Amino acid sequence: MRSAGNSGPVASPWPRPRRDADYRETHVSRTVAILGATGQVGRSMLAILEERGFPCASVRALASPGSAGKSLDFRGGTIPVEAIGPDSFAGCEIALFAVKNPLAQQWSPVARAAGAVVIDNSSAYRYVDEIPLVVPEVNGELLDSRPTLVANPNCSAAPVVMALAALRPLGRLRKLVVSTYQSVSGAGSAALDALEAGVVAGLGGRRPPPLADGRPPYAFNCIPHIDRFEDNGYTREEMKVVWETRKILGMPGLPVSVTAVRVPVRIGHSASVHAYFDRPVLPEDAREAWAAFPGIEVQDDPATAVYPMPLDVAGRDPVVVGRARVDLAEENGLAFFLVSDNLRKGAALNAVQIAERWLGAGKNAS
Ligand code: 2RA
Repeated sequence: MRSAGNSGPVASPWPRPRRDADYRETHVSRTVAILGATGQVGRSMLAILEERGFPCASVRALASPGSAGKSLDFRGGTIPVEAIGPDSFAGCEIALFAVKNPLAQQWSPVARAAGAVVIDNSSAYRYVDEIPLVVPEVNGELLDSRPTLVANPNCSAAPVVMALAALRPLGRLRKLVVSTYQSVSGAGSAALDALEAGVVAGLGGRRPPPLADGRPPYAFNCIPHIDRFEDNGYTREEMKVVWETRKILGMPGLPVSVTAVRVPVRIGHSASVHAYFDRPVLPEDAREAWAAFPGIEVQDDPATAVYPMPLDVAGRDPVVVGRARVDLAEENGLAFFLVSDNLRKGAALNAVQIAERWLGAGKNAS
């Protein structure tokens, strides 16, 4: 986890919260914990809790000892960042985890033992059969039994699954080919700093330097390597999309092949999707289905240069879908392009939506 920087309040990089007609006053006593509160996803979680008027009295911002003593903006004031410890989850009903697998595995038993439901953004539990992997619009009913550990999907899998779920009434999916174009914020705050340093170098006529670990630079580059390589020649990131699409859609045998590429974009993961069905799925019918599906926005008017792009989606909630067309390679195929804010629907927003649905599903719902 990256330190929040020097002491004192940490300015939020996110737009000020919306306080629209949906804003609900937070007069409940509930406490929410965010583990990894100073990272990109943790900060987004905090901003989204505020934006959506999440029903809680307080948020406990937990991070590594190096970040303790800092503060984060919340509801017009600041909250202190506390070092994670054995008592951190006492009195917390919901724990949103935005840390890597080892920390998630270390602290989730502690949080659950303290009585909190853990909503985990790492991949530590996503592939465990008994642990629900949830996109609320797609398989939110898995929360009805109030599981105490819920896995949040990978940022490139969630939007693809949303778009495919919307098409279910039109035909049965039988094969999927996906190429992702993933922004640098998916690799964390330090990666964004490296992108900027590389852009400055490139604009100054110098070759962007390699990353601190020797990997190729993000700036002016496309890197077909995210996460480690598996024995089958695919990256772990690519296999996450394979495994998670199958699990969330409840189609364990679905043939899926993925190429995941890091591109020099700050925020917003894109995907080119070729989906093959048991019958023709026409672009116009797909657009109608997407437009009716919660959380999806259609932008598809190529004649006027309207299509999904990361610059238009960063900081927004919907999965934006467009460029729908008939696949030319195989019958009953539909090709399309989508983009979503990887820190929002790809991570923090989906986690907060899980928490909302989890609370709404229980008898003690607010
Ligand atoms: C990435 N999917 O974009 C990862 C982040 N979880 O690198």
